[in-house]
Amino acid sequence: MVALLLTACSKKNNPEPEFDEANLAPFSIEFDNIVGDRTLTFDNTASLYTNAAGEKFSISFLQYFISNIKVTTASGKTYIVPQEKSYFLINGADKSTRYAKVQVPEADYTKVTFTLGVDSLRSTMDLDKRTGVLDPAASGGHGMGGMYWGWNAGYIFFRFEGNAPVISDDANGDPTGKKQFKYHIGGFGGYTAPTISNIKIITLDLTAGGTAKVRKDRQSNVHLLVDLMKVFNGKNAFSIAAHPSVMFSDYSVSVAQNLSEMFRHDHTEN
Ligand SMILES: [Cu+2]
Repeated sequence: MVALLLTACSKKNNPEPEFDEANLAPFSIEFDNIVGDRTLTFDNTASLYTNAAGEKFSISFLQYFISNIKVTTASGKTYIVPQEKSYFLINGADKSTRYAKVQVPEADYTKVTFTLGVDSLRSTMDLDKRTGVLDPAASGGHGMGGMYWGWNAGYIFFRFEGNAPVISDDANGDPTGKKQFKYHIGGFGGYTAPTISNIKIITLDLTAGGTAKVRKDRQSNVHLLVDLMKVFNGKNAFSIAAHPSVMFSDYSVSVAQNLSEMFRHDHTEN
């Protein structure tokens, strides 16, 4: 009896072998941007997209940050990619940026987790800890290509712009009447003063679309579809005419909730 109990007990508590962190293998997550049932095309004025509110629009700009990648096995073991190797800026206009390439231990993974945006810890680090895609100078301030507001407001996590005929001429105070929409969504919670937080942590189950079998002799790639139509058509659906410009404001919290819905796993290449 006692022996049986002990055996059962030790078996239950017997931990899985640890990850072999000296033996890392290539792994990537692919962010394949789409718009509803169509591919992403820029300045598609000849063939506009239509959202659920029936508004036609074209897209002129798309960039977003992906960070803090984690992978989890079927038994629940999680490997966290070292943070400094886990920041990526996806630029919709440059297909070479669509992969977040990291190294993880050889294993079969059934879940991936990542942050849409830049975590608060990194957002408040000294500039010498914010290099590469996080360099505020390289990302050009808040101008064209810019993904950074400033110290207390931090990074723009998701920047999406385009044009829609439905926008009234003066909605953006644009005297040229360009009818432009701008969604600059960010906010890590603030440093010197508390602000909104729009950091979104996304976890995707891979079992239906294909487990990631990470091995040294191959490139396991988790292919996601990122549906930009969800910006408008997510659970907090809105019309472009009502909100043509959303930046650092309370309403951005509502839009950010839609962003969580953009990501879905399509398939895995092993
Ligand atoms: Cu694929």
